[in-house]
Amino acid sequence: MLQGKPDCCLAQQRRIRKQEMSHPNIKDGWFKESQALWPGQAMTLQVKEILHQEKSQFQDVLVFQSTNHGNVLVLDGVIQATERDEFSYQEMIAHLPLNAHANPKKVLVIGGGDGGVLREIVKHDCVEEVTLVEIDEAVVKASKKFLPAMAVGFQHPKVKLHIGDGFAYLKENENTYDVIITDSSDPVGPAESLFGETFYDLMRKALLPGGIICTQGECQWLHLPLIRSVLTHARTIFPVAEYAWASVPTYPCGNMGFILCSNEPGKDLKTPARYFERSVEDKKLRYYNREVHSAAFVLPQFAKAALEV
Ligand code: SPM
Repeated sequence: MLQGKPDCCLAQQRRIRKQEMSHPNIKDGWFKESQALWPGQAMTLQVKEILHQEKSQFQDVLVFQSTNHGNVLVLDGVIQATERDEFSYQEMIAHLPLNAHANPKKVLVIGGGDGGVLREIVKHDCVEEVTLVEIDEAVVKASKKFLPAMAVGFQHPKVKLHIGDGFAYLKENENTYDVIITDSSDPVGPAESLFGETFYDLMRKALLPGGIICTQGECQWLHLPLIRSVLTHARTIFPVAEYAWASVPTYPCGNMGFILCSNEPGKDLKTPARYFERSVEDKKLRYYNREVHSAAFVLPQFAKAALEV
């Protein structure tokens, strides 16, 4: 050590700083996720330690260690990923569109700054290049430090990271991608515009022929009017648009949807165009498999009736 305080003092200072960290959503050792998007209900997780808290240029970024769900990433008070169940969301938002495509080579991810979707995309050997465009570098930095099992996605040689605005990026990259995945937070705050028609049209223009998009599609138990409206405008922009869903225990109602669109008329998104080998499904996947792919598009009656547009 050249100068400054001895290591033991620095460690003590770090301990004190952590003890001093607090967050308005954490009281009496419990994190509570209440939000206008899911009125009258709130997920709570028991907190062991707050690991990181900052107000970035775009949002409130919180990472805490929970007692039973590993480390948890929270943006503007909303759970984005817990180490215990993130795999279901990340696998589904990645493998549904990628396996619906016969030969995806160039993939774009908008959002997804924790790196978990990248980790899944690079499981496809045919993919040659993945670009992730994240507006908030603070999310990437916090994930690299506290969510290494997700951020491992950034280490792959096929991956390029671009810190910036997804809208601007799409405008500059027409006719470029086989698959575009938008892994956004909810439609309040910085992600609101990612659910609108302008954004869907930009994604359409950025696709190559035969291209597929997949976006975070919210929850059928909570947001049917929103999902219906997004599907309706998606169907004016793309010849094919479908809704699929997965079980994600720490998202509201334990249920999360995806909107998939293809620019190829008549494209069957529900049947995989490619399969992972059974050995890959067994060893490298924890939620997605070829049967889950098709099953994800089967809707319960209340949602089917509401989404038939
Ligand atoms: N890579 C993980 C990022 C998560 N992106 C989606 C987060 C959605 C959180 N809210 C779920 C609300 C469902 N109605």
